[in-house]
Amino acid sequence: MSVEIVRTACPHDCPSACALEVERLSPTQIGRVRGASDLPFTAGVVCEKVGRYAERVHHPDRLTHPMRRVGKKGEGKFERISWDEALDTVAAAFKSATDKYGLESVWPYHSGGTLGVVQRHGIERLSRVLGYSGMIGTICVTPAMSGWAAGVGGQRGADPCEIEDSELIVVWGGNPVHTNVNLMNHIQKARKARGAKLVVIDVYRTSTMAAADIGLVLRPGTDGALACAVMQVILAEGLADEDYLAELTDFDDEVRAHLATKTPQWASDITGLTVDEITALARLYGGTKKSFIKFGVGFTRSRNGATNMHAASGLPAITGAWRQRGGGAFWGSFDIWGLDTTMAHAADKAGDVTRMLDQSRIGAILCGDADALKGGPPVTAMLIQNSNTALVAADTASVRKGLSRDDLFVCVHEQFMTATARYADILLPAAMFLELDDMYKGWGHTALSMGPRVLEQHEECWSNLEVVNALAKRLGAEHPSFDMTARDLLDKTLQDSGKGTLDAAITRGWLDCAPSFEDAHFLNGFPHDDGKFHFKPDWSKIGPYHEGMPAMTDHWAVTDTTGPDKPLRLVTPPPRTYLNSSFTETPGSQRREKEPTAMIHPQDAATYGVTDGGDIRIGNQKGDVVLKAKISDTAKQGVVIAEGVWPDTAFDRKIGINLLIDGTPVAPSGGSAFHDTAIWLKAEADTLTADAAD
Ligand SMILES: Nc1nc2c(c(=O)[nH]1)N[C@H]1C(S)=C(S)[C@@H](COP(=O)(O)OP(=O)(O)OC[C@H]3O[C@@H](n4cnc5c(=O)[nH]c(N)nc54)[C@H](O)[C@@H]3O)O[C@H]1N2
Ligand SMILES: Nc1nc2c(c(=O)[nH]1)N[C@H]1C(S)=C(S)[C@@H](COP(=O)(O)OP(=O)(O)OC[C@H]3O[C@@H](n4cnc5c(=O)[nH]c(N)nc54)[C@H](O)[C@@H]3O)O[C@H]1N2
Ligand code: SF4
Ligand SMILES: [Mo]
Repeated sequence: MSVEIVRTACPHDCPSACALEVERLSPTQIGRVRGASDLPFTAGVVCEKVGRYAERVHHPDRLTHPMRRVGKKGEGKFERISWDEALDTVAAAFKSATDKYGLESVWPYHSGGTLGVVQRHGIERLSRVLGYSGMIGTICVTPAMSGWAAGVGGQRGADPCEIEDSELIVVWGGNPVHTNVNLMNHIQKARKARGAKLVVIDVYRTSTMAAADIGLVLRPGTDGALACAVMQVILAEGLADEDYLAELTDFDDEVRAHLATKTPQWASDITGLTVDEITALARLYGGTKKSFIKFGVGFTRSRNGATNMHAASGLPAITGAWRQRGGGAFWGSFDIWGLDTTMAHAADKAGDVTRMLDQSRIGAILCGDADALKGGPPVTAMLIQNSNTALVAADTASVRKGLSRDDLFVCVHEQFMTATARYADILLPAAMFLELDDMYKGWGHTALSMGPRVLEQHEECWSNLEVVNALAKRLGAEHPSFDMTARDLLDKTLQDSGKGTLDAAITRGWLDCAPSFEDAHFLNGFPHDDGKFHFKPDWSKIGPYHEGMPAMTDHWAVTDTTGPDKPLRLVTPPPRTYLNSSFTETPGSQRREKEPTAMIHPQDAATYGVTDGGDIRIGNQKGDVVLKAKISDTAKQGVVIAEGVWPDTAFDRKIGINLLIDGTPVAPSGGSAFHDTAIWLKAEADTLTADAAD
C-alpha cells in the first residue's frame, strides 16, 4: 500500500489548531497523524488522541445516514430515511414553528465540535438571514474573556512562542499537558536553553505540575487573592516598575492603599497556600523581568472567574514585564485575525437578529424561563450542530427536560449517537474534518491553519455547511453564501481580508496573523480609551451581570457555599485523551481514561469512610452520581477532583456529572461555573444501606 503524506489542520476545540501531516493510505483511509514541523507553534508535536485519529474517522459507530426518531425522545431509537425526506421534514417543522410562534421560536444552536471558520459559524446565517433567534456563545471562554477585557482591553497578548525567550514561565489555571500539549514543547525549550523556571498554579497536582520547578496547589476560586498578595509583596519590597505603572496603567494611591492590605497572611487564609509559598512566588516573579504568564481557562470556570482573571492579569503590569521579549502574558488571541466574514457568516446581517439567546442557559431556555427567553416566545424548533449539549452543558437535568418537550422539534447533526443525538426528531450524519474543507484560528497562538479535505465522503455524511445551505434553500433564505461551497467561501473570506487566495494559503499550510511585538505587548498602550491597563475596571461596560463586582483588583468571595449539607468542593477538569465529550468513543482514549474517578484527599477519605478503588456517591440539591474513589493528596483537603465529562453510560442513573453543575450565568457576561460546585459525599456502601433502610 502506498502511503501519501497530506497536509491539513485539526478542527477540535483546542487552543492549538495544529497543522497536521496525515498518512493517506487510500482515498477513504488514513494511517497515523503527525504535527507539521513548519508551523512554529505546532513544531512537529501532536496530542495522542489526534495521533490515532484513524480510530475516530473509521469508527464503526459513526452515523452514516439520516434518520427519523421512532422511539421516545432520549431513547435513541431511529429509522433510516433519505436526505430529501429529512431536510423536507426539518424545513416543514421550522415553518410550522414560525407560523405558530413567530421567527424567534426557531433556535439554531452550535458549539465547538469544529472550530472551522466556515463550518462552525455558518449556521448563524440562518438566524441572520431568516430572523430566527441567535446564540451568544458563552460556554467556554466568556469568563476568561471578560476578566481580560476588564484589565487589558483586547483579546490578545504576548506570542506564546516567545516563551522560548523567557526566564520564568508561570502556567496559571491551565493544564497544557492535557489541553494544549504543544505549549509544553516551547516551555521545555526555554528550560533547556536558559534554565528557565516553570511555576504551575492549580487546584491539584496536574500532569503539568509534575513537570514544574514549583507547584502551587490552592483552593478553587481563590486565584484573585493569590494575585493580590503577590502584588502586595512586590510593591512593598520595591520590585514594582513604578515608571510603567505611572505611564501605562491607572494605578493610583487608592489602588496602592487597597493592595497594601492584601498581605500574604490574608491570602494564605483564603487560598490555603502558606505565607512562605506566596512570598517566594512574589519574590521570584517580582525579581524576573522576562517572566511569561500563560493563563489557562480552567481557573475562570468559577462564579468569580472573571475577577480572578482580571486580578492575575495585573501582574505583568506591576512588574513591567510587558516591555520584555519573553515577558508579559497570554491567554487567547481572539481579536487578531482580521477576517472579513461578511459572506461566510452573513456578518453584515448580524445586527438584524432580534433575539440573542445565551448558549449556556439552554436548560432554562428550553424549560420556558421568561428571563432566559428574554420575554419572547418559547423555543419550539432547533437545529443543533457541533454540540453535545445534553451532556456538557450545566444543569443537564433541565436541558434534558427541555429537550424532551413534546412541543419542541429538534434536528441534531452529529458524528455519533451522543446523549444529545438521542433527543433528535431528525438525526443527520456529519462529515469529519478529513472529509471537508476549512481553516482554523489557533486561539492559543497566532496562526490560521489551513485544513483542506483529505478523504472522500464517508457514506452519506454531510458537512455543516452543506446542511445549512440545503436547509436555507428549502426555507427560501436569500444570501449569496447559500450557493457557495466551503472552498468558495474560504477563498472569498481570505481575499476580502487581504490575505491572498485559498490556493496560496493551502500551499503555505498556514497564515501568520501575529500582531507586531509592540501591539502584542501593548507598548503603545492598552486597547482601552485611555490606553491604560485598568486596576479599576468598569465591569458595567463588560456585561450585564456586573452588580456587586469588586471596584479594584481583588478576591471576590462568591463561590458556591459549602456548609454542613455540602462540605466539599467539586472540580471537573479535562482529562488527557477525552476532549469534552469527543473521543469518549475511541478505544485508545477509553483504555487510558478507564472509568470516571474522583480523587479524594486522605483526610476526607477517612472522614467519609472511603476506600481506595471503592464507589462513592457525590451530590447536591440537583442530584447525585457514582464515581470510583482514588485516595490522593493531589488537592487541598475538602476538594474533590473528577476529570472528564463522561458519557451517560458510565453512570448508574444514566446521566453525567454536569447534573451537579449550576446553570446561573457567571458574572459579568455569562458562562458556566464548571469547577465551582459544593457537594456532599458518601461511600457508596453507606448510600446502599441508607436506601435499604428507607
Ligand atoms: N485533552 C483535552 N484537551 C482539551 C480539552 C479537553 O477536554 N481535553 N478541552 C478543550 C477546551 S474546550 C478548552 S476551552 C481548553 C481549556 O484548557 P485549559 O486552559 O487548560 O483550561 P481547563 O482545561 O478548563 O482547566 C485546566 C486546569 O484549571 C484548573 N483549575 C480549575 N479551577 C481552578 C482554580 O480555581 N484555580 C486554578 N489555579 N486552577 C483551576 C483545573 O484543575 C485544570 O487543571 O482545552 C481544550 N483541550
Ligand atoms: N463538567 C464540565 N463540563 C464542561 C467543561 C468542563 O471543563 N467540565 N468544559 C466546557 C467547555 S470548555 C466546553 S467548550 C464545552 C464543550 O462542549 P461541546 O462543544 O458540546 O463539546 P463536545 O462534547 O466535544 O461535543 C461536540 C460535538 O460535536 C460533534 N462534532 C464534531 N465535529 C462536528 C462537525 O463538523 N459537525 C457536526 N455537526 N458535529 C460535529 C462531536 O461529535 C461532538 O459530539 O463543554 C463544557 N462542559
Ligand atoms: S493538540 Fe489540540 S489542535 Fe493539536 S491535534 Fe490535539 S486536539 Fe488538535
Ligand atoms: Mo472550551
